[in-house]
Amino acid sequence: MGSRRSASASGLLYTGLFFLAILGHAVAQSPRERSSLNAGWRFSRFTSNPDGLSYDTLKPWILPSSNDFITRAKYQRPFGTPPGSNVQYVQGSFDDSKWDPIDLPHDWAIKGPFGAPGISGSEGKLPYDGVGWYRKTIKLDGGDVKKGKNLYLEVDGAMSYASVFLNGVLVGGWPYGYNSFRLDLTPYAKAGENTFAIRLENKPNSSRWYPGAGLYRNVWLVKVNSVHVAQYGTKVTTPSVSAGSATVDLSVTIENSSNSTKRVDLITEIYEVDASTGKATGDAKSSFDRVSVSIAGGTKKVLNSTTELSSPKLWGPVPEQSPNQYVAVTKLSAGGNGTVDSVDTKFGVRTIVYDGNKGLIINGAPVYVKGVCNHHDLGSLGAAFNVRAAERQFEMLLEMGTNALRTSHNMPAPELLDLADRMGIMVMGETFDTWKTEKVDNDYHLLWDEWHEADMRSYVRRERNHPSIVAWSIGNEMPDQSSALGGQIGTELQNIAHQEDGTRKSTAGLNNAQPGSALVNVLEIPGLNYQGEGKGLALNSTYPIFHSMYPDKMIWGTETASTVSTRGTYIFPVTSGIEAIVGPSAGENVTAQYVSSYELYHPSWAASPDKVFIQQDRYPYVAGEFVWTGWDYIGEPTPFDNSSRSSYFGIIDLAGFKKDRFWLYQARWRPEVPQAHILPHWTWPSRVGQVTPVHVFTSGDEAELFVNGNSQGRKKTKPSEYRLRWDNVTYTPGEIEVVAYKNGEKWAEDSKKTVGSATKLNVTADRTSIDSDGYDLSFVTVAVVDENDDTVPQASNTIAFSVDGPGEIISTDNGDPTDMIAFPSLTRKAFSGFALAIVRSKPGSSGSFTVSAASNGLAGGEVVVHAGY
Ligand SMILES: *[C@@H]1O[C@H](CO)[C@@H](O)[C@H](O)[C@H]1NC(C)=O
Ligand SMILES: *[C@@H]1O[C@H](CO)[C@@H](O)[C@H](O)[C@H]1NC(C)=O
Ligand SMILES: *[C@@H]1O[C@H](CO)[C@@H](O)[C@H](O)[C@H]1NC(C)=O
Ligand SMILES: *[C@@H]1O[C@H](CO)[C@@H](O)[C@H](O)[C@H]1NC(C)=O
Ligand SMILES: *[C@@H]1O[C@H](CO)[C@@H](O)[C@H](O)[C@H]1NC(C)=O
Ligand SMILES: *[C@@H]1O[C@H](CO)[C@@H](O)[C@H](O)[C@H]1NC(C)=O
Ligand SMILES: *[C@@H]1O[C@H](CO)[C@@H](O)[C@H](O)[C@H]1NC(C)=O
Ligand SMILES: *[C@@H]1O[C@H](CO)[C@@H](O)[C@H](O)[C@H]1NC(C)=O
Ligand SMILES: *[C@@H]1O[C@H](CO)[C@@H](O)[C@H](O)[C@H]1NC(C)=O
Ligand SMILES: CC(=O)N[C@H]1CO[C@H](CO)[C@@H](O)[C@@H]1O
Repeated sequence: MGSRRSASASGLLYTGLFFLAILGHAVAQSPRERSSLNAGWRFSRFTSNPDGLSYDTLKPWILPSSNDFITRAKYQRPFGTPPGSNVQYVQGSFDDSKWDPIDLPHDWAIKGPFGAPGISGSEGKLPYDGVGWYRKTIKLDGGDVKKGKNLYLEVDGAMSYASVFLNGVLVGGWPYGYNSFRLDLTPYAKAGENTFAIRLENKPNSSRWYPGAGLYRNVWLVKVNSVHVAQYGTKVTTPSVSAGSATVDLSVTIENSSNSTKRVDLITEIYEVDASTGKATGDAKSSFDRVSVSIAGGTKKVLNSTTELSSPKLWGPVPEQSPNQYVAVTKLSAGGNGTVDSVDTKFGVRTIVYDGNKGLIINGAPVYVKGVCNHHDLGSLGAAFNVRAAERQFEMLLEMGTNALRTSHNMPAPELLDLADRMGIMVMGETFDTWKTEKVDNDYHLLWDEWHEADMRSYVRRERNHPSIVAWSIGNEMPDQSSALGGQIGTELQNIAHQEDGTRKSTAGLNNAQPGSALVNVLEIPGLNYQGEGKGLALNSTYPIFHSMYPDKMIWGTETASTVSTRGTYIFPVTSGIEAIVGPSAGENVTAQYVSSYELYHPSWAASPDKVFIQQDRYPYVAGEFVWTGWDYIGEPTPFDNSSRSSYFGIIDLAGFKKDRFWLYQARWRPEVPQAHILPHWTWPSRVGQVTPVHVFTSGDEAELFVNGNSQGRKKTKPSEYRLRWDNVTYTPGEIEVVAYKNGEKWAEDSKKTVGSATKLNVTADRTSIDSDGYDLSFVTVAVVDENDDTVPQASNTIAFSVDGPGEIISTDNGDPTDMIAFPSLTRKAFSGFALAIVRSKPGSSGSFTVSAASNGLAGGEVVVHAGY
């Protein structure tokens, strides 16, 4: 994959053109500039309130930040000096030299230590609570703050209850930590030094999982002329599409901020986007008619126009379709004064139909949803967003055959949707984990009444041009789902999605959906969490009753499986059924706090993958599923709820190592890939002579298992069977091999052998050439191997990492949900044979660096990473 990492802009890409006026006047009209404010902050965290401020006292000044996203009466900023101006941290003169120097994105809790007082295992045991202050001083020149210019701060995400001060004055803020917001700095900025001070606060018990903490996404400074395209001010839709032509509708909202009427020309041209550079390429493929418009001071104007695009290249999910993108380049010009604003809007040409019997139909072709739910954290990097880490997740999910992501249970970083657009992955964009009724004491229900409209509306407006978004999810397992109130709220949120977008339907993840309930009656796409496969051991699926009651509505499994397992851990005996509720005598090792990787065990409400597949195949009108979860995440370590640090649900573990389930899903989702995968490993010195079941996941339909060359029988998959199992194999050291067949022809093979003792470390990197921008990453894997280079499956040797040259190790991990060594540690035990180090170039440095791994008694290993092209 190429290398456009870093702080790449989101759906709206702003060109930073500088324009010289014609006619010899030295009037330089500089259109929009959008520059990263990520570098050079100072930070301090306080475990008790250091400033006497609270959201409640700041709220009257913060609520007006939502004005662009509410339809009721706007909030008025109170007169007089806002609170907080006397707090020392907001003063330009405050000496912050003892605070931590940091760059954004920054998660203040991810470095640990684990075991933070009062923070439960479900919240990840990391110190995300408390008050955090961030400070940064920037220089503005006279041209930036003159009449006719506007300055904005854009924050892609701040966890949470952000209040932003500039030069000692409270500008505004945004409490919901997952949403993006923009504040108008114009009245508070001045020529010369300007000091930002941003206060964040996280209460304990504010989340059911690890939320992260801090300015954990990108932060931008935007400079525009007084007449400019409004925030999220473009909307592109393709209401009719055929092979020969597509109708493209464009809506542009232009905003003034001057007191006088301005006359501007609006020109928009459409270009193809080059898949490798992400930039406009070639000549304009179409353009909208030039419009001249007068905009009175202090007003906004919406201009709609339409054009045709011939032989459109469609956007569709991979691998069946291609993720082609276009970009609409919108320019505002003011007569002879040149370009006053320029905004790029990427979009895709595609159609979506939601069919009650055929499921999702994109560009005329049914697309079965092979989805996963993922949380927002990026393992040992925490919530701090990183484009390469997210791209790596998508690469591995695509390898498995995933074509869809549910951003459970909140709005993602804007760049995640850029990646999904580019890589051809469908997205269900989700907004809330609670509505009006709480799940935990300090969650979003506290904000519901005042903020839900603004949060829903601004998110849809922000992301509506992304072709990857195929549905809006208005909530997850809300306690309000069954009440009359649930119907009212569902109607309101769906209406907001229609007002801001109107091209996608809305869904919600319901764990207690009642046919005929007020919410399900109005919800456009009923989303069933676990009920479709029959919760727990029940065989009854609720798909048929929803389908018969709502035959025209598409339905899907918004959350399925919730199978739990620990990579590389196998616990005996193995259930003889296709699933079992996990417990001390079923799949758990209570001492170690691990769950068996036979991939059959699940909590009481959930199911094994096999059980889900049975129901999905039985009810083909269901549009597909979103498995809980693609990756492990920090917090929610069911079934060891307050003892471990991270989840057991992932198909891929927290460090990015594949659990056995990966091949079960790959066999189902990519049946064309010849593949067979044996489990367990075959190094069991203490099990000689004992029954040790062998299971095989394969895209074939038949297989023969051999133990030391002796056939254990050739088996065919029967209807409703998704794995082949030889449950009576007696363990003898040596080698097990499987030969898989498809339609009677040899199709794939796999083997596992009894390995010797660990002798050395095998060190590899996912990429040995990276950008030196300080954001790009290399993921370095260490395998503990024997003298034949075979991974020692239960190796837990302690590994010491080091770097020589201009690189640095950000974090290490091994995917063990019980490992309480803080993530930045340079020593890490291998877990089930593997450990990981995440490295990057030192900021501002390029060149080659060597990442080494050493362990007592073993030969060490190293890999060279080159940074900077
Ligand atoms: C969970 O762990 C936290 C932090 O270790 C502790 O404060 C809390 O009491 C524990 N809760 C339960 C229910 O054990
Ligand atoms: C969090 O909630 C739990 C359960 O309601 C309670 O026992 C605990 O004291 C709370 N923790 C804090 C720090 O408020
Ligand atoms: C607009 O007019 C008001 C009232 O006369 C004045 O206070 C303000 O500075 C003016 N704004 C601009 C941008 O000229
Ligand atoms: C312009 O387009 C927007 C966005 O699609 C739509 O909401 C609005 O109704 C349109 N206005 C007119 C006058 O067509
Ligand atoms: C061009 O700039 C001049 C000087 O700043 C201004 O007086 C004039 O109104 C501008 N013209 C337009 C069309 O905005
Ligand atoms: C579940 O299915 C069984 C057998 O198909 C049926 O007897 C039973 O009534 C069903 N239970 C429910 C709650 O629908
Ligand atoms: C459970 O884990 C403990 C500690 O790691 C280990 O000693 C024991 O052998 C394991 N038990 C089983 C049944 O795997
Ligand atoms: C496994 O062996 C047991 C007893 O040895 C026998 O009852 C059972 O039928 C066998 N199962 C299979 C699948 O061969
Ligand atoms: C060992 O490293 C080589 C590359 O140096 C790689 O191809 C191989 O897969 C690695 N083996 C293991 C067991 O990780
Ligand atoms: C200076 C001024 O009046 N600016 C206004 C321009 O229009 C926007 C949008 O209506 C207002 O928010 C500004 O106050």
